[in-house]
Amino acid sequence: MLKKIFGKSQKEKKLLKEQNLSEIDLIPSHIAIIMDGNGRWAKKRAMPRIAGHHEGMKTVRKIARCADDLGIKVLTLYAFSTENWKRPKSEVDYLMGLPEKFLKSFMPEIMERDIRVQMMGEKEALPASTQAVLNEAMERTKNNNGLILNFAMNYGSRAEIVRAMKDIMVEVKNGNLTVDMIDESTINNYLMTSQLPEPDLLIRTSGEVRLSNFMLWQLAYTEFWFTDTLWPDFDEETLMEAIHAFQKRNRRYGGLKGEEIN
Ligand code: V07
Repeated sequence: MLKKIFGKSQKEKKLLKEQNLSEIDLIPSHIAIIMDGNGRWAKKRAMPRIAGHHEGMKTVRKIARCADDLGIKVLTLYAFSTENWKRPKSEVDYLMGLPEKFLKSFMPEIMERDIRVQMMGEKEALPASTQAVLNEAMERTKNNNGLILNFAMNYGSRAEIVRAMKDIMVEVKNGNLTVDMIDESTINNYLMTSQLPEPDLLIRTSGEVRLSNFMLWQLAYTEFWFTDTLWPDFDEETLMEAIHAFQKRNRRYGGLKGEEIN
């Protein structure tokens, strides 16, 4: 895509101007979001929890579009944690059907926007039908060069680190690595995010102020932004608010970070 080669497109520039975001300030390349508060949103309306999840799915579409329009490169969304299996079976079943619902309606636009769908997490433990849908979406979009829409599905950060450690041990045992060779970049290479930049900004909705086993290694230098807004109520404006806060914090570091622009 042209815009990725020649910097920002006219559309991106117009949007940045409208949103009062400076072109010179850094737009975060990678935003990660813990999408909390779907159940609470439904409860407030005396609706079943799954109604909240459905509304939350619509928010995913809205925010993916907005992130793409802003020229953000990676959007990582915590869709299903390893803890979420503890929920009632009916709720888990509904959640496992959401990727298909989402992709059925959004796939044409995903292709049009050149969005690449990826996922991280233990895919093997997901229902076969969900795996099939995810595999198909990843396969169909693997040559797309726009926004990477990265879903964390059955993801847990400690499990990810344990797996990485085991894989590294096997390499050492097989003589492909020595203990002395292991450094931070080795560990990076064995995480599920090895091909992605580290998140610049982490957003968590719904007033909870914890990481809940999300990207523990990768968030070491990330700016955190928390909001009481429930995920189904999160919108373009809330995203801009988070990006403004990010830019304001980054500006304080002055020169050095400014030189990283380009
Ligand atoms: C889920 C909606 C968002 C709020 C959080 C929980 C419920 C989109 C997806 C999805 C996942 C993979 C994919 C395409 C779409 C999704 C789950 C839950 C499990 F390739 N929303 N969403 N997956 N929720």
